Amino acid sequence: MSYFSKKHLKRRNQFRELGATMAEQGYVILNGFFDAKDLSAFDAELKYILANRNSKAGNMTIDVLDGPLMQQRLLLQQAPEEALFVPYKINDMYLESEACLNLNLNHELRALLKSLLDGLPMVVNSLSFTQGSQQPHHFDYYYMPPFVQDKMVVSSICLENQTEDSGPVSYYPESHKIPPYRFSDGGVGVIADEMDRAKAYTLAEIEKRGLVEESFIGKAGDVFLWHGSLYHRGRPILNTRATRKTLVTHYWRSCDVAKKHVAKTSNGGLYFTREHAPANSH
Ligand SMILES: O=C(O)CCC(=O)C(=O)O
Repeated sequence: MSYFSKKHLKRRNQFRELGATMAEQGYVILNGFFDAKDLSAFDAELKYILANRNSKAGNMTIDVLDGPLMQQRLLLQQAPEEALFVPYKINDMYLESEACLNLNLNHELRALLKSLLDGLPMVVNSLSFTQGSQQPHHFDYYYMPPFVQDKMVVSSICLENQTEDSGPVSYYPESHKIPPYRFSDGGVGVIADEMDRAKAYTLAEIEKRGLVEESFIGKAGDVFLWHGSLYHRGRPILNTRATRKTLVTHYWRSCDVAKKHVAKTSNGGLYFTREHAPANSH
């Protein structure tokens, strides 16, 4: 008699397959993972927060991605209307919103992440946006290097159907195999002045390996998971009216983080507990 039930075996095999794809390609796609009910709870909470910006959730920051306030990080409570009429992203909604934690720490998703990371996943950062981020090419370890290289996974949850002209995420399959560029301090975390050299190194590696950029255009409820070392970007928005409502979450392993930073949700999910990133203006 097998120790595993049929259901467990099926899941174990599925996870093994997804793990192999992640190791080979640097990403996996989960079609129709969340249903409309899961997504609408998030949407309703976000609407509530935006309509009640003086609440505690107003302590979140937003990064303005276009217009006169571009590149400013503002306290949501203090953000002028003009900052909310251009593309912007909300940082770390997971610290304020149960609906957000219910998505990024969904039970099944956690089980898969545990298998991909070989350890319990914890949320270390989240960003949510209505319009595409248009973020230039980068590796996520530039900005949040995990304590153990390669032990970071990112989820991008589609909150609506996406279109080609909405600035979808694009990526180089297999780029996670490129050895990280070492900045002058010996680390992989970005040093802004050295970015040109890091970029030249990466582009040369991409060319040497013949890697070709692809885009992910998902449907509501799909999840795009990528390896923390996958080279990717948010493509330019071609239609300023096109939205791409998305929740992106970065995960490390809880075993790599000091216990004092690890908090638990009521359903056993783990997240990094900390203050919001400080605003840099206003
Ligand atoms: O979905 C996107 O626009 C890209 C987001 C991204 O690059 C990131 O969060 O690291």
